[in-house]
Amino acid sequence: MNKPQILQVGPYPQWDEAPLQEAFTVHRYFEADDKPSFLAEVGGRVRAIATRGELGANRTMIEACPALELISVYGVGFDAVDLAACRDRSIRVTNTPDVLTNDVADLGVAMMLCLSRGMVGAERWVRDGSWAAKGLYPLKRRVWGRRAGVLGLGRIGYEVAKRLKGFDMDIAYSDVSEKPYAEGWTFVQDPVALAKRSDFLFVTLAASAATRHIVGRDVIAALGEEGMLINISRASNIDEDALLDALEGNRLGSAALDVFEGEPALNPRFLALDNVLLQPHHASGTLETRKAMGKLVRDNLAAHFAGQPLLTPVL
Ligand code: 8YV
Repeated sequence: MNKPQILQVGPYPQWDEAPLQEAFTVHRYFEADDKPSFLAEVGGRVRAIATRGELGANRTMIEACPALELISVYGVGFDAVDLAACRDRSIRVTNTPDVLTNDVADLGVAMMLCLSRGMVGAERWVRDGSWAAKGLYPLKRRVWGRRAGVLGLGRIGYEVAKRLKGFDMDIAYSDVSEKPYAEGWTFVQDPVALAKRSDFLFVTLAASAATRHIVGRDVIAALGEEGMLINISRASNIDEDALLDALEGNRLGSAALDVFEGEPALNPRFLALDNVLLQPHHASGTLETRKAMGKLVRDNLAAHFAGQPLLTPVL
């Protein structure tokens, strides 16, 4: 029997490649030098696209595949998939929720601790001999007991808040409505008001056109020169120019960021700052989670081609 043909947008870990190739005829888009010609050549035969959260699938790619039935995303975020183009043609879309929630929350909390306690500089202090030469490392700011804001109390935001509870923090959150599962946490609908009462502001919103730059100049100003912004969602949720201006002018205390506009080619202004912690979009990057994400991508593809219900559909 002929295997269904799929378009693979970006590379996966090696343990995902073999089972994918066993089940499907895989067209490796990311290896093509001339991408438009490659799409023109194979697009007509493609019945599914396997992509990654940050790579998605744009309208050009979707339109180049007239027989497309499904887009399976390796990642919880599907904002990079052109959903309007999918809706137009009843193309289904799946993502990989739940399996990555705890790791993403862990990294967000780790970034807060790392930056607040100056761990990167402290490590350098030991390695470059400053400890012996200069003595004690400069004092940093405490985390436990302080005020945290969680912007977006979905699956990941909830797990972040749960962890912060362990640090005896005063926790508030912002969302479209008050959440019944947020007992003991203060609901503050307005993001500016949330930032105003926070020492640490976590951005954990699913990104969409509606949330673009939800963290703008006003939220950043409200967080203020002592505040820390932590982003484990998508860069588009933050006005990056406003963020850079505030960090450069010390009008925002610090920022811990796992995501950037145009990543991996981030704005070089970030690299000149010492009040930031920069991470390479790896909040879900553990062996355990990435294996589960790869399996879920394949299980959704397999379910679709077997005529079974999709496991984690978003469209
Ligand atoms: C990436 C993510 O998909 O879950 C998401 O939305 O952005 C990540 O998990 C991951 O970096 C793999 O490319």
